Amino acid sequence: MSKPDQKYDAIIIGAGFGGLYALYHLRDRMGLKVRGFDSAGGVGGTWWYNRYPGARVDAPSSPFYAYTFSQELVQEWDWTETQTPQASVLAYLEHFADRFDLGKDIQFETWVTDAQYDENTQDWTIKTDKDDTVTAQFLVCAVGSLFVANMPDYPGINDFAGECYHTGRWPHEKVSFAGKRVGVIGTGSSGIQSIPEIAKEADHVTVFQRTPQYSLPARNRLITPEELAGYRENWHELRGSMRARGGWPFATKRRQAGDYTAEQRRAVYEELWQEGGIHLAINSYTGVLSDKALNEEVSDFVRQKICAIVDDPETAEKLLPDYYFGTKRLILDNGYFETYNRRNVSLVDLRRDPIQAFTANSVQTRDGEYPIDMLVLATGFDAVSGSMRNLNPKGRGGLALERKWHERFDNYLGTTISGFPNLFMIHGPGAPGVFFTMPLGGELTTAWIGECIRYLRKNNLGAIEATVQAEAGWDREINAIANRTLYPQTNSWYMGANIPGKPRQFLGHLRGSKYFDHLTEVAEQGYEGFVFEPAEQNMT
Ligand code: NA7
Repeated sequence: MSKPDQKYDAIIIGAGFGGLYALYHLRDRMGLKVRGFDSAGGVGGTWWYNRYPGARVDAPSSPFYAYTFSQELVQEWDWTETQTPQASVLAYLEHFADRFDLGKDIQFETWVTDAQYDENTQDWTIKTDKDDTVTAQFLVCAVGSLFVANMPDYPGINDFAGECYHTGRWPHEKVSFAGKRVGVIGTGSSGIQSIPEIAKEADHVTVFQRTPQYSLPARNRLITPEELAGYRENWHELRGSMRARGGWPFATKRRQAGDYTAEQRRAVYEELWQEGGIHLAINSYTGVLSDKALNEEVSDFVRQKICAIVDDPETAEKLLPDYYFGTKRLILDNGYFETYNRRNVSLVDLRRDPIQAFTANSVQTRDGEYPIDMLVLATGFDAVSGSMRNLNPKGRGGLALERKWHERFDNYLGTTISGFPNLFMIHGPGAPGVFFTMPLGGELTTAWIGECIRYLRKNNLGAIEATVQAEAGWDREINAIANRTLYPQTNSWYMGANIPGKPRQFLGHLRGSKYFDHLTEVAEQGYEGFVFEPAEQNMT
């Protein structure tokens, strides 16, 4: 192995929301020597890559999908729409990076090809495709929950000779749909956000749908100056509220379905549908995601809405979802179902009429052939665990993560992995990740990592590592929480079910506020579930 040419306290892989904050926190708040790496040409992570038409935040949006720690940042950034478009999220992250002068410590367009732990020096050494070899005591993996594109492996897909784009790898140059016949495979958020935009311009759009989805009207609108001023004024309370309410800034109604008649409940669903966003999911009645009968009632309500919106009954019928409402990632749309009333949009139900082949200019299903000029793959990601497996760090004794995670994504606190000392994940499997407001979740996770590093340094310790017993306990806890809900009963990317051969395991912690309380308790109890090693004389 060639001699490392540079040494840092911490290496951060990834310059999205999580990685940028980690760089700021560890460098500016803790005074560590830190180096960041990212494969993209600039900051933004998933927001740098996912620039397909219609891409917007689909979580509690502006101004809550943003950093919360700096009052100044909150004051100076003007959010304009309730459902922030990708370009605005990216502009915000660029502003954040400029404001805190982060770019000078990040090496862009650099792919980390190897990460290896050395038990003697208690350091991580990474290598890159730009021939860097860099060493640091701590490796912070902010590699993204939605990064590794899921490319469908249909026979002959490479025979297609037209333009082909995955939504998660969208070109930076403008893609023109004008005069083109576009085939879109996939109807998750990316498909449902992009299809209405593509249809406005294309000659024809054929949507190839595997699973019909529940999608709620986003009702995107401009934020009024008064609203923004109110948020700014009450920022401290709103931040506290997000921390305490699983990432959601406002009090939710805790109504019991049994206290109301079916008619009254329907009126509530209607009101929340009109309100838009995720209100129908979180503000109707307690237990929508755990009580089958209640869930079925809400599911039915949405199915009726779809039937009412879509003119052609045959198309409407294909669009009716049949899994438990909310157990796949909820989608917020801007006119998705309405798009099927356009004459230039048609729908193929792949469950009845599967794709069998591709030619240079068409998709062939069992029952038909669809000529296309462009193929859009809105087929999602090897989510949450995929980018860590891609990185495939080698821990103690050269143990490859790929091997350790062959059957289960064992980890402790969603942040650490036994056998991989001094490695931290932000939004790893077993963390709240996509089930909490991610920017705030990243801040809280990083603060915990920072305290952990401080603890090690203060106590002259060189390595921290989760125990396998702690991992087993964590796995039980994650499953116990998930099993109290209907999530595990659906084939979703939350369960790893979208990737052929991927272990089936619930990939997140569903009770974000409790999770962060738990992190604090672990630290307060002297890092229960971890073992430490004294420091070698290797500090920078
Ligand atoms: P998603 O939500 O994983 O959606 C991917 C879609 O692609 C979904 O409809 C899949 O159907 C479909 N898919 C995947 N593979 C295939 C194949 N081989 N054939 C046909 N259809 C397929 O990804 P998105 O990018 O839309 O969204 C990811 C997250 O980003 C989203 O949740 C937001 O948080 C933002 P399936 O449902 O698996 O049957």
